[in-house]
Amino acid sequence: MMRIFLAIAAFLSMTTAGFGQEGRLGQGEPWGLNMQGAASPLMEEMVDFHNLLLVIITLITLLVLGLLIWVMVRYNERSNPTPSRTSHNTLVEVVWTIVPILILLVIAVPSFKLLINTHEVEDAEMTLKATGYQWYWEYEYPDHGGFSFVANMINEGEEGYDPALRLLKTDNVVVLPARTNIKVQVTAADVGHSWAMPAAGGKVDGWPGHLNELPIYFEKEGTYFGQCSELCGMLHGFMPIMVEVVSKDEFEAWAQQQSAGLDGGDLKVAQSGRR
Ligand SMILES: [Cu+2]
Repeated sequence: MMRIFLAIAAFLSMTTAGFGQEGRLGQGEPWGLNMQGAASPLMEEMVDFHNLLLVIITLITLLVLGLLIWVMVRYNERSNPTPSRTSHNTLVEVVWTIVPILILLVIAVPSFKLLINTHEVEDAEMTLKATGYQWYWEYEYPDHGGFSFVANMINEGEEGYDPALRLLKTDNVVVLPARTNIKVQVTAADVGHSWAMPAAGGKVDGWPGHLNELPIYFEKEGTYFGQCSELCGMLHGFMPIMVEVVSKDEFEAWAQQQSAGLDGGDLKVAQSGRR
């Protein structure tokens, strides 16, 4: 039994080794087995829950496998020619009712807590509005003068194309402040889309006529990527989400320049994109 635990522990440490690695934060990695590194406490909570479930699932699977092998070896026709006629055993029945209930409770409590946390936008310090179109995102900063812009994917052969960020890099970038509770409002103009930011544990559908919201928080500065996550037509896979997280001061300066319609230097964002 000890060996099995060691094997599980080794597997977990192997698959979770990528967490928090600086270089890859905010995007997937080749042959990555696990989720992206966590950029927010919410995502850390999700990763912990995922790991808890992985342990529970593995132990249950091993138990069932062990029971099956035991029954096949010990109670097959040859080794057990005269089978027992037992049809009831109160103790066994109580155990196999109570134990699954306890396991489900252990899963349900953190699960509901997490579910609530993914939807509750508490003490939002600013709002970002994302509108899905076929096939690009439009962003609006209602708390910073209401400036808006469109973000299109950079195609192969276009200026700024980076093969390492194929299907991820956009011409205009969503700039957001680090260590800030951000409310992201998501809607759509034509069909259903979904705004997703895996490193921060955020994903919510955008539908025409609906205004959904989700909390987003980034612990560290950096570039984070997401993709439209609701099948929305031919170019669904070609409307990525690119977020540049900067310090609060840098963000304020950028937002001021944007709302004044000025060129933001390195973080240049055009007022309108290709439609
Ligand atoms: Cu879409």
